Amino acid sequence: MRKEYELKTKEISISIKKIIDEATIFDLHTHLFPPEHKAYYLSGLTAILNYHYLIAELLSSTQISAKDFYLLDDNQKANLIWDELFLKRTPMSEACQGVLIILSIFSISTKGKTFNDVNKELKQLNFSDQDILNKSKVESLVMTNNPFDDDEWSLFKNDNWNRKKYRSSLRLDSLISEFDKCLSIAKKNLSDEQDELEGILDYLNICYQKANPVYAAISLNGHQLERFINNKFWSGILKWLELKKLPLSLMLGVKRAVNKNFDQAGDGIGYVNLKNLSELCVKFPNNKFLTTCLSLNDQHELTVLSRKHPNLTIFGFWWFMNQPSIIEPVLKMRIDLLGLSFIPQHSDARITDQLIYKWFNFKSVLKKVMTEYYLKLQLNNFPITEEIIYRDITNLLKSNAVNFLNIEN
Ligand code: FIX
Ligand code: ZN
Repeated sequence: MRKEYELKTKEISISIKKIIDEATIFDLHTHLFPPEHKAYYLSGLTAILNYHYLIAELLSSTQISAKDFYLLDDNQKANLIWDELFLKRTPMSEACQGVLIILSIFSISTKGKTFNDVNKELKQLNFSDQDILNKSKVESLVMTNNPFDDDEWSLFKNDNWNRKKYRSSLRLDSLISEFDKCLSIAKKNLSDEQDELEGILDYLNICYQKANPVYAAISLNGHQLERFINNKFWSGILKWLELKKLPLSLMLGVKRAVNKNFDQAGDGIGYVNLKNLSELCVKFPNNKFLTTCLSLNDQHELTVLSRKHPNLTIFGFWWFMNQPSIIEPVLKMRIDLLGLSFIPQHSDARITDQLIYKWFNFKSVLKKVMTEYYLKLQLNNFPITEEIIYRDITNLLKSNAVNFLNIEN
């Protein structure tokens, strides 16, 4: 039972902790797949250690060459990462500590243990995706689904997985990075000769029917964003999204392959001009945009834009932004400017187990920040009840996203 009376100062932080710990989550952006999509379901220590954040840390903080590293098989890579980052060095970074959080949640101590010891212990627990979802309190999550990758997209040929737990999103990056391949995949699925835009839209219609996506998404660097606004093809895609009432998620400011040798671990931050985003919001007032920016430099301007454009909703702390030391001040800045009208976090998990640490870490910062804000409200004679805290936390961790996407949860 939630207390309806005004909480005393001391009770506020206790209630916040309890409500946030118990709160269930709608995870707006992940790279996860259901276990039924076997080749794409990632879980367990080998996958956890082969996360590209840890690969980048290994390759940039040791003398190991990327070329030699990528010749190893996955177990050898994980073993090496464990030795170098967890045994020879103190696992201080956010990505390293994340691994320790996952292990400690499963009551596995790591002191002096080899990769094989820890791997064996974790494997013995034999936990399912649902066990991980239960531990992290993630009720439902959005996958990243590329309609131009036949093998990955084959997920939608089957009905043996839970479509309410694993929601889909249409990832459209390939329409920029490999347009000709997209066109030939679209044509394979269609009979008539059509122009490029029509062909792609007809194919996207088929994908839409099959996958029932909750949004479309694209990651763009500065040049791509600039071109996006005045491009006939993309205006057509935006029109289609409007008709389907599908929001577009814009993930802005990534510079792919800043170090090509690092391969999947080589992407970095690029320049982006948010004046272009503002222009986009004005030019397409009937499209809804979800936006996240990769650089700390862009956060203040992005937040102001979200205050000015009703069709722009901020989400998450993306990738290099997802560090507790950055989240705390930026989360406060967002609250100061936007109140609670944004979607504060997504996990971006690539390995199912990561849901545990990504959400554990975010909830810790959220507790601290919300306590500070509720105490301020109380000082201003605004009575704080458990009902209020519950409503706000539910909105932040679930309902803001569910309502924005206009879906039933
Ligand atoms: O483009 C994206 O969706 C990025 O989140 C990923 O591709 C990136 O590799 C990642 O894992 C970031 O957390
Ligand atoms: Zn992502």
